[in-house]
Amino acid sequence: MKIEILTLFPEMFETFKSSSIVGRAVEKKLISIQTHNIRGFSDNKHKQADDYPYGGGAGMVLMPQPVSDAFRYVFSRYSEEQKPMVIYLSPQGKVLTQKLARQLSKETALILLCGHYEGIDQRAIDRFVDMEVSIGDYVLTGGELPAMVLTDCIVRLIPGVLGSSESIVEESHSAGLLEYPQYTRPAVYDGDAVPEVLLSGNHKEIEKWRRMQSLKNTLQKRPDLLDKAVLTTEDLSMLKELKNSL
Ligand code: 4GS
Repeated sequence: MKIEILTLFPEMFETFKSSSIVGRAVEKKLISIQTHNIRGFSDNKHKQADDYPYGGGAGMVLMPQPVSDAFRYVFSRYSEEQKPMVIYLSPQGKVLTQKLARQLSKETALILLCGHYEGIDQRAIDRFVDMEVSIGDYVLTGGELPAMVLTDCIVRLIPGVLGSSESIVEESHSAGLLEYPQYTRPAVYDGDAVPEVLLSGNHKEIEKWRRMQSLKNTLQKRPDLLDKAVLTTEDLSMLKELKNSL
């Protein structure tokens, strides 16, 4: 997948692009991440990219010219058939979920448009944007962190990006539930012991315990998730048991 990011602050993406699992995916050529500085497309002699809002009010607005020319530049490098999907990161967008991330991970190319401080002239949005995506109901200073959140979330769903030890097979199995608690060595730390079942070597019992912990975590912390979770009849009886012991 090719990811093209239009931003006034390309430097914010430098460590993101080269670190951890995203960095490894770039190195393995499973994805590419290219940033494009919107300011660089300004035809203004001072490389001005924003201006005061018509009608007055606080803040600045990104002008349609540099934003549109940035889009035209990126589009010019693709054939008509493989035009990237354009996403504008904005609180007005569809709220990001694992389901949306799964859908977007199937695209071959994405352009992510980031605003910063200010808004973007609506004409540029109307002309180029296919979908608005929000990472949650709160206000940030820019769309750069949302673009990184979206990229991170999508990239780990691309086949080959995660190693077998980071596998998402298990994750999809527990679809829609919170994770169970994890423990590593030592077996006793400062007087606190790891739950005995995890040291038993009984894989069936371990799996059952973990499922129970996932259900318990979800019931206590995010009961709203249980409505959409994929639950077996065994899960439902475990839940009944958990609810009774509250
Ligand atoms: C979000 C968000 C956001 C809104 C950008 C105010 C600067 C800011 N973008 N999900 N202008 N939440 N954007 O807060 O995507």
